Amino acid sequence: MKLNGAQIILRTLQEEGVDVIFGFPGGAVADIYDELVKTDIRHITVRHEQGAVHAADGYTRASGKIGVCLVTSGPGATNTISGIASAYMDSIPIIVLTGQVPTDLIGNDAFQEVDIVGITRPCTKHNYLVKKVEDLGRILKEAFHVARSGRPGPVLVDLPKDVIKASTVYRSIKNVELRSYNPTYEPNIRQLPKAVALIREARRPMILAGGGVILSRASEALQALARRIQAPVAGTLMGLGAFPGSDPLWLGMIGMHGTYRANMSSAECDLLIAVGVRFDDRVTGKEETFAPKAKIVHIDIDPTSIRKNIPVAVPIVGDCGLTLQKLNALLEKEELGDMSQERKAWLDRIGEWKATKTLKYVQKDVIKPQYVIEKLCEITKGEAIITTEVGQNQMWAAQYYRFDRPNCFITSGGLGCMGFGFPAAIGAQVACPERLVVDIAGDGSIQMNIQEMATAMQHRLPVKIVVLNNSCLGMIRQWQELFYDRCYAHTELEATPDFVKLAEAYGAMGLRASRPEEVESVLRQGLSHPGLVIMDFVVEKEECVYPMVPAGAPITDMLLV
Ligand SMILES: Cc1ncc(C[n+]2csc(CCOP(=O)(O)OP(=O)(O)O)c2C)c(N)n1
Repeated sequence: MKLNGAQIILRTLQEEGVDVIFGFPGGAVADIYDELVKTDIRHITVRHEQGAVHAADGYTRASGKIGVCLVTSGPGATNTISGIASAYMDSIPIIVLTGQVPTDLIGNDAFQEVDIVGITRPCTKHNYLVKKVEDLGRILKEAFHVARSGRPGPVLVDLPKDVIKASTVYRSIKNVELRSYNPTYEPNIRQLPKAVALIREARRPMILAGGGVILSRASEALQALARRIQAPVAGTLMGLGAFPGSDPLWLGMIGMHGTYRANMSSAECDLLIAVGVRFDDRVTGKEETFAPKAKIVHIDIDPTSIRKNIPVAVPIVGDCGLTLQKLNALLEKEELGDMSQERKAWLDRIGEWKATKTLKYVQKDVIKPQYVIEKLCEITKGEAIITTEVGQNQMWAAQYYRFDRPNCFITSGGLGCMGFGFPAAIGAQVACPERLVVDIAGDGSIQMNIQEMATAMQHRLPVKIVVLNNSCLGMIRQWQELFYDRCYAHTELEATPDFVKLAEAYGAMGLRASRPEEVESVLRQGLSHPGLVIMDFVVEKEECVYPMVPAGAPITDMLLV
């Protein structure tokens, strides 16, 4: 059967089970759009291509299926970069399809030509320029395979206009084989007994759960391990939800804005089992001082992540879920006895650290942002899908919302990309139409992709936006207060729009709370509204995120208030 390039693209997407694409049309991809409307694939037209990529990312994280976006050449392609880099840093599998000028014009400075394959080489897991229509079907299949396998990540496929238009005989490809690419899923069986031996010896073990636990659906196996060996568990920002936030073994988030007991436990533990983490500097603080008394077991699917930043006693390359299952099976045979007795001294010590309550605030006349999030958590019973923007809002969401399940906290962890949360919430809402999806935002970040309100309205996506409005770029202002002698250089946001009126301009609902006693009723009213809502909470401007570890310091050097 002969198909043209556009038809091959849509056929392959359907074979891969894609039922929604986030995108924005243009001349270079007009043929694909022309075919797209003949299929039953849903298209969500965003208002800026950055929004399309973040939406695809949010869709992937909420659904576990691969999010796809489609944009035109030149500016369409360059607008995707922050979204691609964010997905790359957080290992999120998405497919980015970009239009390209015809192959014979590539390199000619043609209209809307840009070397997107060159530009995205360092921030995609892999990328392709399709030169012949005969290669198109295979490349697209490979793109999905590469995106989802091993350590997942974004894959970009650049599609020249003549390739999209050309025809060839199409044969569906069932199995993708890439000779030089064979991710290791099964852990090396010689390494596991070494980990078991360290677990037997340990008096003060601790587990650190990262985003890899969520990506490999290893949450249950992780819980089984923690309970079996009675080890407390801390999470990285990306790992929140990997272990239930209401479990007594939960220590909270580790690192720059981590809890006192999580950071102190890392300083005192004699064994650290790190699962699916990459030891980001926001987690370790000054690297040489991280977990100084511990032997480290590091489980990760990506061999290049191991020993990159932190020395490791037992490296285990493999899928987190599979590895934890095998480790649990070995431990089962070990007859470890009553671990709660063995761990009593260690868990008591942690109990003492817990008494240093680091997550606290005093709610007086002006609304505290932490109070808004605690109320949000209470009203939603911790069951919403939360996305965040970047800054203080993100850290307060991580600290004050309780995540009991994976895939409920969607945030730009690695890149820290402002403007992420709202489009990601759109993607999550498309993936989970029945769930309550809330974007926790700062008044700065929300303005970076606020145009997507039109997208949400057009597609009837009832996302709830909670703006913690402190009239400034709060997180940077906090750094200025603490480390730059209160020189508030350009962090005031004076001409902020009236978010209530803005919501109304888009046809959405806008609500505002200016006093603490209004917070609960605004949340209840906003959350129960069936459509898109912005809730604008006028919060204390001077509020800082505590605890805080200054950048580059040991994570036990915590500023507590
Ligand atoms: C695209 C982008 N530009 C700049 C930054 C640097 N940055 C990090 S947090 C922050 C402040 C964000 O302000 P706002 O969204 O109002 O949130 P708040 O910290 O007040 O909660 C800035 C500017 C960033 N992370 N991303």
